[in-house]
Amino acid sequence: MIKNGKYLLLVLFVLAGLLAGCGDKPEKPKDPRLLLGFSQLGSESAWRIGNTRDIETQADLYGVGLMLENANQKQENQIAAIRRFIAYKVDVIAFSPIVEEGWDNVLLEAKNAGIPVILVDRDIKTEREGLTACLIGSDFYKEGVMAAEYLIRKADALDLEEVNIVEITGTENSTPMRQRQAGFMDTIGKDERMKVLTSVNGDFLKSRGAECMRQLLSSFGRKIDVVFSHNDEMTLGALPEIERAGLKPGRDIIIISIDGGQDAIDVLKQGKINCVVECTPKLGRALMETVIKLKAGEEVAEVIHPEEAIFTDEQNTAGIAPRGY
Ligand code: GZL
Repeated sequence: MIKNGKYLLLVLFVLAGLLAGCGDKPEKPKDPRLLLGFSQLGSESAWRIGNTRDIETQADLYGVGLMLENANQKQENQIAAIRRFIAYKVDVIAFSPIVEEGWDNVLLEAKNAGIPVILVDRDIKTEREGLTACLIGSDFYKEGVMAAEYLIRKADALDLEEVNIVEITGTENSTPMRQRQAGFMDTIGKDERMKVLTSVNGDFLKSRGAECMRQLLSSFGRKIDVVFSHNDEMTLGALPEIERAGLKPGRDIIIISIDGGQDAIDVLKQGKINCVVECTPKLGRALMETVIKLKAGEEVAEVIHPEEAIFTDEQNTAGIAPRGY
C-alpha cells in the first residue's frame, strides 16, 4: 500500500516522465498529407523483415503516409512499383535496389515527374547524374574490412601459419555483396597466410547457405579453416551442415557472419559463430527525417551511414543487449 506522500511523489514522477518522453517524439510534418512510396526488395532475411518493420514504425511516428510495396526479390517488380508511385504522384520515392544496375530509365521518369528518390540500404550504378537525392545505408566495404581484421587477429591468437577460407556471398551484383567482398579481400590480401579456396553465391538465403556449405564440405572437407558468410541467414543455414559433417563450427571452422540479428547473436553466445559484424536494419528514422527535409526544400546529405559495431568471441558476449531483429 503506498502512503499518500509517496503516492503524490509517484504521480509527479510519472507526469515528469510523460512530459520528458514527449520531447523524444519527432515533430509531425507540417503537411500531414506527405506521402512516401517505398519499394522494399523482398523478405529474404530477418534483416530485411526488421528493416521493413522499422520503416513502418518510423513512418507512423513521424506521421508520414507510407505506400510500401514488397517486390519479392524481383527487380521488375520494383520498377513497376516505382512507376505506380509516379502515377500516384507521391511526394517522395524510396527503394532498396536488389541489384545495382538497370534503374536509369525508371529513375529518369521519376526525375521528369519532379519526384525526389532516396536510396535505402543499397546503392545503384549509373553514368547519369542527379537521379537520386541521397543514400541511407551501411558502409558495406567497412563491414568487409572489420570481418577481415577480426580474422587476422584470430589467426594471430591461434598462431596459424596458413588460413584456408571459403566465402559464401550475398546476391550477385548487389551493393552489400560487392562491397563486403571487396573490403574483406583487400584486407586479407596483405596477409600471406590467407588463402581463398573459393567463393560461392548464397543469395542471402538460408536454404542456399545450407546448399553452398554442403558443396563446399564435399569439395574441401577438413581443409576449410574459415567460412566468411555475407549474412546471418546463410550462416544459420550452413552451421547444421558443418555439424552433420562431424565438425564443430566455431572450433574446427572459424565462422564469420554479417548482420547481427538475434538468432546469430544467440549462436555466437553458444560459441558456434566467432564473429558477427553488425549491419543495422534500423534506417527508418533517417529515412523519414530525410523525406521531411526534402519536401521542405532543405539540403540533405548525399550519403548517410549508420554507426555499426562488431560482436566477437574476443568479448564478453553474454552482455550483448537484445537486438530487435
Ligand atoms: C544489407 C542488406 C542485406 C543483408 C541481408 O544492408 O542489403 O540484404 O545483409 C539482406 O540479410 O538480405
